[in-house]
Amino acid sequence: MSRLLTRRGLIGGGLAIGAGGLLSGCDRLGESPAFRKILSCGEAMNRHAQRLLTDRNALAREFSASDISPFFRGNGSQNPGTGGYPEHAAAGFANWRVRVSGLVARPLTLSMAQIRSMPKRSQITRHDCVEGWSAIGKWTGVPLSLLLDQAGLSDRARFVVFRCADQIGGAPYYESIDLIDALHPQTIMAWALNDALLPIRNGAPLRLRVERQLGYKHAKYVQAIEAVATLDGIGLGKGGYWEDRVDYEWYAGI
Ligand SMILES: Nc1nc2c(c(=O)[nH]1)N[C@H]1C(S)=C(S)[C@@H](COP(=O)(O)O)O[C@H]1N2
Ligand SMILES: [Mo]
Repeated sequence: MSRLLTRRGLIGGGLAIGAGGLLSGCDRLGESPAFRKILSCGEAMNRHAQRLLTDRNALAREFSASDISPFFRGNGSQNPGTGGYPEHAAAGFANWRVRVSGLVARPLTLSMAQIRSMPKRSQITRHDCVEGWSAIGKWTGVPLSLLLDQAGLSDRARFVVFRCADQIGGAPYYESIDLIDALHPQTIMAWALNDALLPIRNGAPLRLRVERQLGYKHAKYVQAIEAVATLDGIGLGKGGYWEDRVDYEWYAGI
């Protein structure tokens, strides 16, 4: 107790000397217990960091049905010839499996029927490609957080990696996001676009929607979802196919 009081005194004194402006703000909480007061001052000083966190959790704008683009173009790979894709497409993706593994307690192997029967979310959002085009579409899919919950995400996990069926120039397309985006309510594994199953050009049978980031983060043709502690040793180590090759940022916030 005496130690606590001493620390309190020290912190209070430090603020009184070093941060007059902050202290007057905190003094308005004069009736609060001293520990509340210290917490509030700390919060004020962390305002910048907190705002960054808050912004990361904010929702992307959602549009109305009348805003939907008449045609949602495809970009990048539009019909993979690798990863057994042609055979899967011919079978209507009945044999497509999505593996959820890595730092999870219960690795999952899910069919598209299983994924489509899970709770779903729909959102009408604008896709922005770094190459300078945008399109608005209605995406429907299972929240990624739900898949990760079901698999039992380990507290050692820091990133989620998406492995795709397609290759560009012989290297597999992949992407990764951090847990803030992985657990964001609008981050879904989408299996429908504009109320129809995904067209092949847009990533059938399953693609990531991570609405606060640019188009290249939205991995199409996803076959595996992997929770990892580090991006070292995955691809060329920069967290995504394009990040590894050109100057595209790993965090492509919009
Ligand atoms: N597997 C895979 N995912 C991918 C790509 C790709 O080439 N392969 N291209 C990316 C880019 S640059 C964009 S803009 C979007 C395009 O999505 P769309 O084809 O549905 O328009 O997918 C992204 N996801
Ligand atoms: Mo893109």
